[in-house]
Amino acid sequence: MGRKFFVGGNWKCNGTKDEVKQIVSTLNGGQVPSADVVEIVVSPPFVFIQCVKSELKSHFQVAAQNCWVKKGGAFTGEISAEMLVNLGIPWVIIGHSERRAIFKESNEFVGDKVAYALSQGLKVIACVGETLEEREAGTTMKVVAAQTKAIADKISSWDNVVLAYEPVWAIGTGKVATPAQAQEVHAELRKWLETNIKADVAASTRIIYGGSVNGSNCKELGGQQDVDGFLVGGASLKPEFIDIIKAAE
Ligand code: G2H
Repeated sequence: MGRKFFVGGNWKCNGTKDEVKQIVSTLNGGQVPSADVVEIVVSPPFVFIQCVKSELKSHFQVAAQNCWVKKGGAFTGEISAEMLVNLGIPWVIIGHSERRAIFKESNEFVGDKVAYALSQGLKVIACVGETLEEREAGTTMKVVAAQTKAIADKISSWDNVVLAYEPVWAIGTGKVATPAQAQEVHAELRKWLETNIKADVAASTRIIYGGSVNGSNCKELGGQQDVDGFLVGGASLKPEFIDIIKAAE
């Protein structure tokens, strides 16, 4: 099936000009596995995106952290998919739990955003994940299946989608999912794709894990059969991001 390992770095709303320069220099100087072993995508805040793209070595791709749900226009403060394409930005993160929770993005809205971004030629890192209450209520799979279905209902191809499973209780908390917990949900998500979309989509779609991934836990998480990489937040701002990328080896 040949799913290439994928490591995304989500810088969120962090960084000054000098800090961004430092991260770029660390990445450019890092000894990372070759492009046939790992796909690496970093996601700076919009204001730094162009300078990061122009200064990073070509092995590193760039993603936006969000984009508008349809064609640009009178939508103050938004960035359109067309603009990202115009700037040569290949990827966008959509449906991160911080956008779902803080900006009240519904499953349907996230599905519309993914569909529009894909229609404009962007590749999408689509995020799903349950809250602690939902996990404790035993509804993890129901929640992530509903989030995935809302995307599936709006798109006709999964070729340019990476699915990121990010349990909300593990995000920025230091409480990482155990490798077994991550593997269980990833395997269920793959089964969902097989049952509801197609066997070849299930076999080829990368399902990556996000939530407190760091240099110490990445190897075991990345060794799980259905974990095809990571979406890394806090640790992607630090030199240990290089160690996380090396988990691909
Ligand atoms: C989850 C993750 C990045 P962190 O948001 O997507 O963040 O690694 O800081 O938990």
